[in-house]
Amino acid sequence: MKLKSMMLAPLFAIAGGMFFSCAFSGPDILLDSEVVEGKKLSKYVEKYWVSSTLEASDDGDMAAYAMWMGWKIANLFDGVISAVTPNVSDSPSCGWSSADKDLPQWVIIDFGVPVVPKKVILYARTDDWGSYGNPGANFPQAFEIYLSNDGQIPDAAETGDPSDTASYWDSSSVSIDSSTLLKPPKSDPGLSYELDNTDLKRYLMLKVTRATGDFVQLSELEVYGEFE
Ligand SMILES: [Ca+2]
Repeated sequence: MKLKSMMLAPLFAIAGGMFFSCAFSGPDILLDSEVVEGKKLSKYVEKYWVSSTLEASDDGDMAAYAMWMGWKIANLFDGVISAVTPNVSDSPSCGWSSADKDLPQWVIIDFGVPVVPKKVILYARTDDWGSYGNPGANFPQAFEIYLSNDGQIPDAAETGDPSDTASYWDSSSVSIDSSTLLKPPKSDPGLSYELDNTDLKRYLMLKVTRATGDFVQLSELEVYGEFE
């Protein structure tokens, strides 16, 4: 197992064998002038689900350690695009780390109301810890982005895995599969992808099928577009 983050290795070992889908409440949608002007849709995510996460582990020690490290799913949308390690910050924000599970791993966003997603930016982890070379670790290398208005998605995400139910999702707007996709550099950790979409959609899924490591880690996921 080629773990880029050796500090987390014991935790991932504990996590082996667990797979779960979890729902988390996000911030409320604020339909004010800031929303219209900002057009940063991911700032107003109402709810989100992930295929697995360290944060939601039922192992108390691992969950506490992950939280201390800043691997908290809410940090995927907190506006902090870098991953800050706790040794340099009292409020670490690392982002989303899936559990050490087989790919694919996914995150689904519910914007609360239909919006027009047009661009997605993925931000890699940027933190260094000793010589472990964390920047770019476990960054998506092959992935698909799907959009949908299917009202069955929330129930499906609460109880199981909606990522493989084709009827829930429209055709992929972006499908990246490149063995040559490089890790984003620490100085510019975000990679931007345009979506071929002009329609109102309430749900967006990022489904990662290969990463630069054995699982998925992102410090931030931004979605830009238009409100109707
Ligand atoms: Ca973040």
